[in-house]
Amino acid sequence: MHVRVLYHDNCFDGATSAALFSEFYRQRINAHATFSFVGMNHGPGDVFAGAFVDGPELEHVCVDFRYSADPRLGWWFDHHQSAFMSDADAAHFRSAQHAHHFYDPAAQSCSKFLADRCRSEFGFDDSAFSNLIAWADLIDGARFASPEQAVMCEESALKLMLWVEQNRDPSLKLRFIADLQTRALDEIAAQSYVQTGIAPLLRQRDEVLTMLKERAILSDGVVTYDAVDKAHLQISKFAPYFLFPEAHYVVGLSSLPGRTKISVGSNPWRSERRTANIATLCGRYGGGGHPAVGAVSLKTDEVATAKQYASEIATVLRQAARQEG
Ligand SMILES: [Mn+2]
Repeated sequence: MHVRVLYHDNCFDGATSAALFSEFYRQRINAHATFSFVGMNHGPGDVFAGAFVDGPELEHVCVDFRYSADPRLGWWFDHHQSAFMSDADAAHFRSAQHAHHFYDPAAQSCSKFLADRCRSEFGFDDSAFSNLIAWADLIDGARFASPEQAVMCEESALKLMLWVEQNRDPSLKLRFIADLQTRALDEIAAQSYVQTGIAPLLRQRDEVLTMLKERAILSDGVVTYDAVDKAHLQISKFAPYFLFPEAHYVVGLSSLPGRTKISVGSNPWRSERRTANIATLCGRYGGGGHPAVGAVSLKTDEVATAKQYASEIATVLRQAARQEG
């Protein structure tokens, strides 16, 4: 039997789910199975184009990624709210009652969901992977213990999270999944392919922190910064809280290809304090998001408008922060 594992690409939870499923399959379903791994990406059009192939002794599984009504989908595990591309797909999943299709949008990570189900329903012994599963759960739920943990990424699992998100080398994707099955996280993080891959990210992280130290201002509980002229920098949404742990909210301006972006967030380590609804606030300016984090996107040449909107948003959030104490 050959198993094609379709998994969420460039995602720590996706790679971990792929590693866990193939371990489970070898352990409980077929010890002689062989595996191939196919990274799946969200995007416009048919995201499953080319994912399913025909052949004898062939099985398809999809983990940490959308549902497909394709009859060749033998196993499916997902936890994304957006798992179904259409109402018809959702109806198909519900009516099919497939014994090997599992969905729980309340699960924090696919890795833990998959391991729990494979253990309880098929006797999978996942004890060798408990540390890996716990990290995947923390990472996919963004349950970082502190801004320092989220930004500095000192722990091996967090270095691997950075690595997997940036890697585009197909052969290293396979090597990483194999490493997750056979090596401890510290050992994987110490390998040269990981060190080489994350070095530019760590340099960029340091450049972001230097830039924010120079420019970010905390006033009445709200951090504001303007990085429109630093288009090459990817600014972590957690970085401002690392520098200002007491901040209630952050309003940042940045440049992305083809747009000027206002990023708006509330301090995730003090979520009980939040009174403003950021999705609603961003919605007034044509943006959106979630109650705790959102954004407004404008065109590249609308920087002046973006600055005006950002200033108005910050004013509203300062009023909220003052009342939050
Ligand atoms: Mn996931």
